[in-house]
Amino acid sequence: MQENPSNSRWDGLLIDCHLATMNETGTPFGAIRNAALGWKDGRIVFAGAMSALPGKPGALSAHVQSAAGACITPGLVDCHTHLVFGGNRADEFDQRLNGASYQDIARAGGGIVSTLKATRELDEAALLAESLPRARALLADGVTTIEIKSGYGLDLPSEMKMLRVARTLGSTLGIGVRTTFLGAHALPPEFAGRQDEYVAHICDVLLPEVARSGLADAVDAFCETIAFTPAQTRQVFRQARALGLPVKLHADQLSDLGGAALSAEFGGLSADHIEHTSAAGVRAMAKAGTVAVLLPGAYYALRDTTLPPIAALREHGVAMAVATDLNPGTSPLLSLRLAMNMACTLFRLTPEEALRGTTVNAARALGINDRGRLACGMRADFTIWDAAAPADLCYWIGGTLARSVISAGVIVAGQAFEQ
Ligand code: DI6
Ligand code: FE
Repeated sequence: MQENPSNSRWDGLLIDCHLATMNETGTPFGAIRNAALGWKDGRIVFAGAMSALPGKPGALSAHVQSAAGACITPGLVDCHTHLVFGGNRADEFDQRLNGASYQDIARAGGGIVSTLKATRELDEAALLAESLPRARALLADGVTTIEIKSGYGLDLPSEMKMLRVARTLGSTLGIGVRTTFLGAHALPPEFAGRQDEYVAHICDVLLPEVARSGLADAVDAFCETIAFTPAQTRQVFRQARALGLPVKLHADQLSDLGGAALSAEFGGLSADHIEHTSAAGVRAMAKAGTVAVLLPGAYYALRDTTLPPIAALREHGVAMAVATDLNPGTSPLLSLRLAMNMACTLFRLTPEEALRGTTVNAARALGINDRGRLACGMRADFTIWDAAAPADLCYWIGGTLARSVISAGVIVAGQAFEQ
């Protein structure tokens, strides 16, 4: 866990902190008390006990700062969001409170299609301007990597526009962004009554163009009775894999269509939601190493009552992640920490499982292994919290706990260090 200072000194060194490294050390949270964290060129060069520092702090770095006992975690990873979109759907919230179901609203032409119209109307700059505050809200709460899906454009120019905006969010804010193409999200109005033709259009036109552009890191689909069938999802996944893109799936959220097993069948990075997933689905995920992404914000907002199969996931050793699912319809949730709280309160995850779910397991759900833990060589993505213990992050409901948020060694939100 340590590295000698090379010829040049470290860019920064925090001392007197409590690290939740999330490494498999046998201690809860991989915790190290009385610890220090050093970084250089955007990478962690030391994450260990103060007593193991390879020299006097002032000799190791010109920028030494005491964290005064604060807890430091890896920068949080929100591995499932739809945060680029136009407008909002507060009107549907009202309709649902008056008895309409999410499915009723979708069938009546609202839902995803209403966001599609608002998103298509905005030019790239306006879409960026509407999306930035949402990304900033996540950052302010400790997030340094965000997965962002397309899926509210559903034609080539609008999908590409969404993906470009997502990438621009990453460069503008100085954080990590992973993009996912979600062409199979809903049926665009111009394909009404021609669902199979739209799926063919995804496979023949949209996916090849998106793959060629390099703007998507993965491909997702909404496999559901109100969206796409397992057979249609399979078609999309076959083409995605043929083009070299990994897949993940909105699976078994409202009904059990065997979505989790379908994702696993294609070596899926993740199966997300999975409230209705069967034991066979869980076994398939375990075998394929597919991560279970739990989205308690959507469960809460839709007043769902079917819990994801947490006990079976634990029993089979399926890695669990937790994300906001930030979207205008079913999860207008702007805090990953609140998603962690909900994962504990509603799904009975332990605080440690919830934090694994937004760090190391969330990175895994995105197919990346250079973040999500505090260890030498990892990206210097970390959050300094106004909290003494990592479980506090799940315990508090709301409030502002993130003191400083650092991405690749640079402060991207919260207080600057005194240097
Ligand atoms: N993720 C989704 O893509 C859908 N539900 C979910 O949890 C729908 C999003 C929307 O209604 O806009
Ligand atoms: Fe979603």
